Amino acid sequence: MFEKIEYVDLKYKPNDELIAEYWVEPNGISIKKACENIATESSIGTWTTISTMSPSIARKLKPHVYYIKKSGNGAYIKIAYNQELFEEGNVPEILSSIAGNIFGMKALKNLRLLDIRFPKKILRSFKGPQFGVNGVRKLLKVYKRPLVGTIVKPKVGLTAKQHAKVAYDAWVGGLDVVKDDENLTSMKFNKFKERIKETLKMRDKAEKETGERKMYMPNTTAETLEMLKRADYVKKNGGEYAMIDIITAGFSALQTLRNHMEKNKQVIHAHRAMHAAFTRNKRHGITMLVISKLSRLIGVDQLHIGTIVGKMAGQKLDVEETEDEIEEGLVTKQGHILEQKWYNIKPIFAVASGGLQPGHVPKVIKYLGKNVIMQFGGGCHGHPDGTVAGAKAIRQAVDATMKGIKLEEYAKKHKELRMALEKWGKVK
Ligand code: CAP
Ligand code: MG
Repeated sequence: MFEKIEYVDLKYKPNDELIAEYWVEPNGISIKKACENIATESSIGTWTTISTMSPSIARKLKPHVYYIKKSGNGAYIKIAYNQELFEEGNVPEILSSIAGNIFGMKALKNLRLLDIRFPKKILRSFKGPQFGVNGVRKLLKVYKRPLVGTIVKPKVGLTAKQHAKVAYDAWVGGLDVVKDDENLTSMKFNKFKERIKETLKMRDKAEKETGERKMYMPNTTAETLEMLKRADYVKKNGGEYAMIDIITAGFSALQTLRNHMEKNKQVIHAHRAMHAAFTRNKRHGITMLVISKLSRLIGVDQLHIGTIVGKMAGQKLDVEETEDEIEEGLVTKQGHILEQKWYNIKPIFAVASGGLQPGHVPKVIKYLGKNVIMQFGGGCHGHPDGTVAGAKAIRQAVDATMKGIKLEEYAKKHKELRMALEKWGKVK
């Protein structure tokens, strides 16, 4: 029987391995023992010594826990994994290793995957975004200001024609993009194909009337092959986008869509519904930072990352870091964020959505910069004068902020913004 493998080696210096950082809280065992458990279950081992293990396997493939920083009832740890433990271009396999069984082990009270650093070879085995920030800006011909959009509301319930009319109102009011909601796919009362036809017709009309480029981001989420058909249908009808719920559809489905988009030349808008099931608990699960890195690797062009000021949970530092990571890389603000070189992988356009209204605009731009797509559902269609006025108020808020004018000041001469601020207030 090959004897027990030791994984903790604080003198070990990682070089080209894949690095994973975790927060770990042991369940009645030492931190060191907990680290051994994590390292073995996420790589080559199991709960006991085994006759099929050999010294050469262990020598070649065992990961090294090279960093342990105790804090309260747990510790921040870093593990270096030999690249050969991972199949290139295969996100599910990577996650089944370093974010798989380990979350359910009795030996741990809590475990949170904080970050991953991908080595160059693995990074290069993925496509990354096809368009990214610059590609999307080029498509819309908007270079200097944040992009603004809406989600047609109610989430579900409108017919295809009603949906298209709401989209049209938002576009002529001044918004750049209109998207379907995450739970709107192909319903009895609003079939996918009919909605695409009607809405793209209205998009053409709005483009003609405003002289601006307008984009529709239809939710293609479905069983993978059906989803590809839907993306093709959008393309055939003159649409530039496919939206996908990346968590509920899954990373494999996302990657298939990304590959498909290569020939279609369509932009991927990524909604993250359900992410909070594992990103929200600070002590257990997976961070949004990790989700965003995986999304950039596979290649979404736009990703929901939170608003800081809106209706969804998400701490300022975390959202800002995620933003930096998808736009640049090399983020180290919290001290335990791993450096990531992205090489030729393009940056993603950050999407701030969820409970936003015009009064939030200066804060969102202050926190996330101008490379952001701000989306307003209730904050557009909830305007006392309706969707067109709501869209105008949003554009006015952006114009004011870009000119460095306070919203209250700008509102004196812009009725729609004034009414919006009266209803929802200016955010302090
Ligand atoms: C926004 C939204 C998005 C959320 C999800 C919604 O609508 O369409 O799904 O942004 O959160 O239905 O809530 P409102 P996140 O503008 O009406 O809130 O982007 O943080 O994943
Ligand atoms: Mg939504």
